[in-house]
Amino acid sequence: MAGALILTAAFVPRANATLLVYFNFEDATTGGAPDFNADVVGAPDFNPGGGLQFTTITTNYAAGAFDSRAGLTLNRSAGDIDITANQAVAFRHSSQNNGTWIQFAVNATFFQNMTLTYATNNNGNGFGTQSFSYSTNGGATFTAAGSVSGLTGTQLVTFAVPTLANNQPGLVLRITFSSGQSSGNDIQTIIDNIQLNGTVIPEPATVAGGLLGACGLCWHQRRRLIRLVRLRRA
Ligand SMILES: [Ca+2]
Ligand SMILES: [Ca+2]
Ligand SMILES: [Ca+2]
Repeated sequence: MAGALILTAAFVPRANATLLVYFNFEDATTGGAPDFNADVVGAPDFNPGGGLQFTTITTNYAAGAFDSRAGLTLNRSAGDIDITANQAVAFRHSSQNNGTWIQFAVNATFFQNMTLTYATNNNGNGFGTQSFSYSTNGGATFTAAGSVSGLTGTQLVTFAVPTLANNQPGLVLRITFSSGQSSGNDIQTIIDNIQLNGTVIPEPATVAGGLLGACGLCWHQRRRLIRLVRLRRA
């Protein structure tokens, strides 16, 4: 079996990170409703810098206390062509919205090594603490998985998604806001360019198929390989 494993390893594709979900908040206008639809490579965005999967942000933040405002360039995806509007989601009345969240569902089947990143800009009384939790049952229950505090100015936030989320079709990722201290109407927290990156879990069947295909110079070699595998299994 050791020989077969070495052969297989040679054909495993390099584990490049793939942009699975991307929110750039660009399909919106200043003061209007934020663009909570993910930007995707295919329809309707046809954005080369978009994600593979379409999904939508939902929130329990007080209606009327958030909208679309000037965005951030930090953490824009490579190849994002949808940048001219330069919009982001902006939150006000932070003190009255501590404990609220934004979240999105994603089908993480075949994905592992996932990382959630986004740009945030917080003024003095915005949400200085932002926490990450995830659900593997479609949002029924959440598990805390990280938190950052003392956020001020424009910063990149990075959360590693725990391995328990790998390959989960009913994955939901949530960012919860806290430490907000303003009751005013000025903008206190901006969120932009949310990326969920991951690597594709190699499918054993595909790897074996590729191996047979690559060795398929002639029927004889293929039969030799099958016989070899059978011998090793026996
Ligand atoms: Ca943006
Ligand atoms: Ca969009
Ligand atoms: Ca778009």
